[in-house]
Amino acid sequence: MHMNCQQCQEARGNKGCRSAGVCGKDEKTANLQDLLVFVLCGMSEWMVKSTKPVDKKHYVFMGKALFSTITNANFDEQRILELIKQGLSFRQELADARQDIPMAQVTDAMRWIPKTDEDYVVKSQYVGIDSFSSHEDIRALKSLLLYGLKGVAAYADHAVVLGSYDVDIYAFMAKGLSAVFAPLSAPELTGLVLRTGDSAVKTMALLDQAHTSAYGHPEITKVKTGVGKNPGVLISGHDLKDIEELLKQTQGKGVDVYTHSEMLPAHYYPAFKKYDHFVGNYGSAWWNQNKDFESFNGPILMTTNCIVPIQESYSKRLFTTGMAGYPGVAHIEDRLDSGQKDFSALIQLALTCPSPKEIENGEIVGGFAHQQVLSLADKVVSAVKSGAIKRFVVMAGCDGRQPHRHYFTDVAETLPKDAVILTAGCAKYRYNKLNLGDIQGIPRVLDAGQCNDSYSLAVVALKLKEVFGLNDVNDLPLSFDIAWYEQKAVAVLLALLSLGFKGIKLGPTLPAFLSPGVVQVLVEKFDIQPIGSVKDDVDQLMGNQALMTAG
Ligand code: FSO
Ligand code: SF4
Repeated sequence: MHMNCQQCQEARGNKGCRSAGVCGKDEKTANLQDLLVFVLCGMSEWMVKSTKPVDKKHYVFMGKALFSTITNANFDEQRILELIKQGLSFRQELADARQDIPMAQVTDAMRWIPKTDEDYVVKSQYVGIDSFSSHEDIRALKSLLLYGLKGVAAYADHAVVLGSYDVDIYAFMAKGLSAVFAPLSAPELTGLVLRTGDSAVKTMALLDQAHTSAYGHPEITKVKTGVGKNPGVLISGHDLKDIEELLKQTQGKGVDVYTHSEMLPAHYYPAFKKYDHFVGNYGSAWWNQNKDFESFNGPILMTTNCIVPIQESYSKRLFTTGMAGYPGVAHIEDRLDSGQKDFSALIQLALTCPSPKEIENGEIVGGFAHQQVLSLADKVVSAVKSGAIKRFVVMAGCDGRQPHRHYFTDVAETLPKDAVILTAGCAKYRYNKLNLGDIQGIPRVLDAGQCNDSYSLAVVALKLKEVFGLNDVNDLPLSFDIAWYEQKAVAVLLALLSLGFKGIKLGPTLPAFLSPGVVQVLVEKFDIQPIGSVKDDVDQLMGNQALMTAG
């Protein structure tokens, strides 16, 4: 069997996973995910080649199914196969309603039909990135487009779960997907990549609005990292609707709820503070889950990525939900339109489990999303004007298991004491438990929330630009040192470029799917820089610009 996956930062040898994924994805599942993308591209071609309106159910399915193909979300080949079959059925509905499209415009992705079960497996080997083009720059641009769209799909789906739907986001997603197998030129694809950044900004803004209107604006919060005596349920991933329902259903049951990895920021939302049994955060970033899940002792709910190959020690205690999946692991079904998900099996199991083993006992401070930071704007501005804060360094993004990601801890520790780190995403676990102190009461690590809350950091930067009366956001005392891992980080990066930020450092490696030619364009157009040595990077991040001490 042939596979080639390059979509995440851990692509083998920073080239590509060609026999099995470093993430644990096997060849068959990887190829079936490529086939699912191919079917979604076919659906999208039917959507964009006709002027007929598209049903919401087709758009929402497209987003959910695309979301299931991002790194560490779904390892369950049966679930991927079901999504392919559902996609083929929806593609047929679209085709039936669009007889106006001339036959000459009907491509393989629009008309391929499997006749036997074997056909899925055979076809799946020929629709991956290698089939996008024989030209490396075109292939790289199509990969960048597709992976950016995967990130947008994930965030758009979180918004849909909360009742926020923007048809323009999905219309552009279809437009972008319809280009993946099309014979487009490099300038045409570059245009679509840049528009993906615009769409990512719009999607993160929509998700921010969905989160804050449902759960309030994040507030400065101290989150405990120790444990209580009750049995616990651990919840990971990014889906806040899931934690809302879990907290409601566990209330008064003698079960405590803890967050893991990207669910930590749930503690910052006012709506969840009223639950006494929502006690703290357990463990750290996603890649430590084998260790953390084993000692947690109770059930674990994975609402999205990142899942790592599971261990027997906790496999019976693990549950997936939403677009997350893993073969042999119990899956909690989606809510019906007006109802809630049913977490009773998980709660029953928790009651039979010992309480979590304590692995640390301290606290993490966070909740510095845009509204909270802007309410402190006077304090921040005067600290900048007095020279107490010399630089803001955005270190948002993802964490990962490669040892050289220690670079981000080293940068955090090496930055001078007058630098403030702005963070979001699981990248924060590289430095959020260090005692880096504060500047006139402003902590030196300001955590806005999940990776999607990188949007908050951009809002803060744009507001500071206004307050300081600058014409260009790049004139702020602000630098970027972004850690990337999977495709949501690609969407976040494209969003930052869309907002005009330049000179972003990216690491720990540049994406394997970029060709030297496309890297060169990114360097020339946006001054993107690969990370280097800690010392040189800290010097560069601190900048040589004049300090903003003027009134
Ligand atoms: Fe991390 Fe995983 Fe949030 Fe990603 S848990 S790596 S970019 O899925 O989504 O930051
Ligand atoms: Fe390899 Fe990443 Fe693809 Fe997994 S998602 S197969 S680690 S490139």
